[in-house]
Amino acid sequence: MSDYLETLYDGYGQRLRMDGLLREVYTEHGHLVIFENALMGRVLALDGVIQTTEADEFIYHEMLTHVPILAHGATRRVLIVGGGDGATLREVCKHRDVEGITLVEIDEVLLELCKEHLPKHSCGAFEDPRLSLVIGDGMDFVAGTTERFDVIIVDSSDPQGPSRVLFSEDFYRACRRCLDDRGVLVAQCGTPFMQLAQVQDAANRLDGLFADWHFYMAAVPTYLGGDMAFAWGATDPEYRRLSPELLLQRFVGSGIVTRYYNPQVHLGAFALPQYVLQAAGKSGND
Ligand code: SPD
Repeated sequence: MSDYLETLYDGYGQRLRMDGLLREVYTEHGHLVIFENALMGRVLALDGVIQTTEADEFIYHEMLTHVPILAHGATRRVLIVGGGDGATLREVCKHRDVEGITLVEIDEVLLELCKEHLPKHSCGAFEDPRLSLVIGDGMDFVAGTTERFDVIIVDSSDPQGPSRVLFSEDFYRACRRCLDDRGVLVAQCGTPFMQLAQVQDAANRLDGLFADWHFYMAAVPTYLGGDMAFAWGATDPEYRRLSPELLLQRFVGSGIVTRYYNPQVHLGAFALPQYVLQAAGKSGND
């Protein structure tokens, strides 16, 4: 038995015992390892970084999905950029009012291996008839599509390798262009305690592009270093100011079953610690 050592940070990292190696492969886009850990279940790691585990993925994927969809309130068309493991797709598919879902994943090998070795992530969602699957570069897609989306979800790895472009100004600008006039964009933005520059960069991208922008947070044990931040860009400031009653009505009406998300968690997630507000250049009163 050997250990998987995460190399995301210099001199600080997590170690997971590999109780069984399921797959290790160099794809065209990176070094992918899928293994079993007794505590966390099946684990996907990419280029030295833990991406997702069966044990705690629900926190990340539910927050990435249900916060924008329920805040929007009338989501019909969703774009997922990244998310090749299929778990964000699984959560989007829970929403019966969603009519069309486009998922753009650059690494087909990753997607196929996740279907095979992490079947609980997608849970059959790749067979959903509402899905249009695009194997390709997310930047190219948003720059070129003529489609318009109500919600865009960026489910990426860290800003290195092929994901780097998904943190660029050009990418945010292109996403805004293919977002409906009443749309919402969310994007994983790292754990601010360790990756504060991601919040600063995202704030710079969002400012000026969206009538309302902010961040929300959730603690995902696998993402080392504290709470993870999600960037939020909305065309309508009201999406962030919904009453608990309205959100509850939407949640109950949607019929979705969750393990982490609920309307109170949703609203509370937008309360940011002071150091994150400062990094974002926000006062806390908006
Ligand atoms: N530091 C790792 C952050 C990874 C976030 N995205 C993972 C994708 C899971 N669908």
